[in-house]
Amino acid sequence: MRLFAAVVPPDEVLDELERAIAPYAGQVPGLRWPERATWHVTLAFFGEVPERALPDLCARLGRAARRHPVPALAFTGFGAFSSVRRARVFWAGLSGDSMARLADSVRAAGRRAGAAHTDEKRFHAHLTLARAKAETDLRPLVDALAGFTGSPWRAETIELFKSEPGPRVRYESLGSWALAPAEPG
Ligand code: 2AM
Repeated sequence: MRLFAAVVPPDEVLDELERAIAPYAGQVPGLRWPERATWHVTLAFFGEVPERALPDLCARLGRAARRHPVPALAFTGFGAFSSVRRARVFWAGLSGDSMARLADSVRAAGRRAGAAHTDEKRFHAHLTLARAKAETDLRPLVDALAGFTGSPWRAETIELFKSEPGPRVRYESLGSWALAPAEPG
């Protein structure tokens, strides 16, 4: 099964993003906008993982979560991979505490549990809002959205998802684990 670990931001924060992109969603030729119910911030993509590896992976994700205090975050700014001019993935970016160390631990949990295809690209925290089959110049869209800053929020849990194959993207949650309490100060 195809697995990935992610953080799902609170509804109020997703509401803000949804309102910000509403005038443009569905209006840009070539861009496909996944349903809001599927929105998440990926920490690690594990690819195909054998079912027998699942208990070990879950145990390791739980231990990784307990080692990391909840990060304080906010959505700020929009961008695209590989670049705004040649976009395939349009995303909302995050400011605040770095999630890179948490993502490293989650990737390591995947590797140790035998997830062979754990993604090793440099981690860049983002929430994918739209995808394009061909490279698309999104400068007008990103310019139109400049100035957006979302409310602060905390990522309280990490969640393991199974990606269901099919014409419509569907994710099934297989478990979630609480991060450690925020550090004082
Ligand atoms: P994305 O948000 O940048 O598209 C489920 O597919 C999640 O895993 C997506 O959020 C996707 O990131 C991420 N992911 C990372 N590497 C992937 C890959 N090689 N194939 C599919 N999804 C990948």
